[in-house]
Amino acid sequence: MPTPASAAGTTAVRVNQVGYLPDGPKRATVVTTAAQPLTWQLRDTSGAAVASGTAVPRGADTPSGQSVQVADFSAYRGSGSGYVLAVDGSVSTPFDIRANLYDSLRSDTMAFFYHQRSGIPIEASLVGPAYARPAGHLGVAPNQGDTSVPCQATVCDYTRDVRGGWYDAGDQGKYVVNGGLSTWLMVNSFERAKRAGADAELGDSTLRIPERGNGIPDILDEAHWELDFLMRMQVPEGKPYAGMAFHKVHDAAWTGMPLRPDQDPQPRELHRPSTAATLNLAASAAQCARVFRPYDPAFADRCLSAARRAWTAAQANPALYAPASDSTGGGAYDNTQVSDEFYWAAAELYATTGESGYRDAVTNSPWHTSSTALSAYGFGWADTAALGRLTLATVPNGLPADDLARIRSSVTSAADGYVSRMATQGYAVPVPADGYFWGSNGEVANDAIVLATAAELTGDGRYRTGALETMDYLLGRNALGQSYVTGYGTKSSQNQHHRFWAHQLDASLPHPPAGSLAGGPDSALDDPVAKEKLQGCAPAACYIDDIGSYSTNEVAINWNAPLAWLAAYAAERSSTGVCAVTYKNDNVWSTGFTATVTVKNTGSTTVDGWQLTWAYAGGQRVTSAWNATVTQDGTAVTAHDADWNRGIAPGATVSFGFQGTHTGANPVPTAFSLNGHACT
Ligand code: 9MR
Repeated sequence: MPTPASAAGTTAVRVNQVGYLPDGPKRATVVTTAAQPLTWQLRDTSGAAVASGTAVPRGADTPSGQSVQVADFSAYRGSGSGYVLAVDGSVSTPFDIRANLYDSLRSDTMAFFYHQRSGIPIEASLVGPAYARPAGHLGVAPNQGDTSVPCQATVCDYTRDVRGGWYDAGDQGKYVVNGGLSTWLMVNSFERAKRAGADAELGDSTLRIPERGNGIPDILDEAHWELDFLMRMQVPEGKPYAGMAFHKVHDAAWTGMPLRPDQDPQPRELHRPSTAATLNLAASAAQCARVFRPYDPAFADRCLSAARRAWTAAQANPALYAPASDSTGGGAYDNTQVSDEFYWAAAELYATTGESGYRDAVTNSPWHTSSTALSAYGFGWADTAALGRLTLATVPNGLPADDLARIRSSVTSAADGYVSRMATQGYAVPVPADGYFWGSNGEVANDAIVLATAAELTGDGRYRTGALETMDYLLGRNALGQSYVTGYGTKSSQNQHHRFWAHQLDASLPHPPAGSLAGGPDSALDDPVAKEKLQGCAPAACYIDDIGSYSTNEVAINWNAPLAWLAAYAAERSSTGVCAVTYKNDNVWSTGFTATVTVKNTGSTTVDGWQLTWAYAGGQRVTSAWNATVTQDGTAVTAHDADWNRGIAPGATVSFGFQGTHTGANPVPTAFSLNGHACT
């Protein structure tokens, strides 16, 4: 018999409450004490069984403290909404199976950052009236910051304008360490999507932000907002510690809840510079210089010069540590191990500039060869060596081929570790049983980034499966049957710890907006609510959707950033089997030709609007076209739908034709991409 549901509204059949991708893994976990394999049935919205099978008993699952079986319905390729999985008298919450499952999560998880912006009004026209608010910390009373912020006593004798950036989390502090990592994740998401030919999905006018329509990809506009702040935190020339970054700026004392940012009356203070913050600035600004270059070269130059100054200053002050005791009014983000930050910053500077000094800093770092750069616990704000590895593994650079192969295999072996751990666990989580600490959901999403990067490096589908299954975990296939993302899933977190989205404390305030990720289970019970309510919890069940539980239920930029990364990855359409193309020369003469191209949708969902690209190897040029708009830039040809033929149903085809010129040879192109994805 299934174990009775542990909480009201929680069924024994735990699924991704949002759903599954038609071509992705589809597994569920059933909480049960039954020893014999249970039969499962997938039912569509009419109640008809569309697939069935037998679950695999797993027995005791340590992190959840439950006895479970796993049902695998991945072979089902249909799509629709309102499916349920029925097992032994229990029925899951309803879910969808569809290719565009993650499109809205991609934009909502990114919109989180606009909501968190400091120093700019949050506009109702972009977020709706409930989430609109005046600018916070622009020097307008009762705010005392952030336009002219003094240092803490003895740190400096001047003030700085450190407006802008994102509030870190439920508090209104701004921390360079966490800001650098979060910015890096956002820009890395764009850089990865660009390699996959899917950057248009993160491009201009894809987000609800004030900068939409400025010709620059919106995800980079959002990162720019934080990068400006990070650079304002750099100590100016002529002052002690010039080039270093102040560790953080926040209130002199902890503020109560709720508190809208513009109503914060506390004085704000700059805390002394630290090596870790300086290297976060160096790394994220060096990455900025590389990735922004095609869109905004002047900004790229500014980033590069800030990165170089930061690097030089960190080398001159390699052990300036933020103290653990400095947690009045804001978090400490203390870190006394910064050799990994040096490695990360050197890797970014090297990948961007190719300069030998930075290359030497990379190859001389113990982290270049350390087997723990990508650890079982993943990366995080204090552990950044993995970020250097991910950049060196994916961004073209001049390291010797054998060294690059070693770096890449360090990424795939870490991913192998996650895949095998997921296989042994009832809920397919990449973190170890003792890894459910403060921000564990961020750790899960960070591990998924390593998995997705391994998928990119090898094309091995097991890694994509792993990355997608972490999404299942975050969206409900977990010990509590809880979706940790506001607005996504039947039973989703909505009382995350936040000073403005504090509906639980004040009904006139909103819940967190859709797409906000809770920190997740923390077995150390690091706050009074968790201590009171969660005594004796199994590690993966140490979570409570209560605004007071800041150690399990806060939101934070460094947790939403990897979720946004993962959502963008999951939202990209499968790169295999979505299209098949035939290219036929109908008529060829000495200097010209006509040809017909036929595109078949071999996927399971309708293509709505298409762009087909290929390259001409023989100097051909398209001169006119019908049933599509065809343009050519050098050898690269792009055919757009003619609007009336923008829809291609599953299994259907569209054809278009054109006339062109050639110079003798007229070889037929063989590689085509539909909307950025390779066709077969
Ligand atoms: O994410 C941080 C976690 O790793 C630490 O254990 C914890 C205690 O120092 O702090 C977390 O970060 C918080 C920060 O200090 C202040 N803003 C909210 C952050 C998320 O809870």
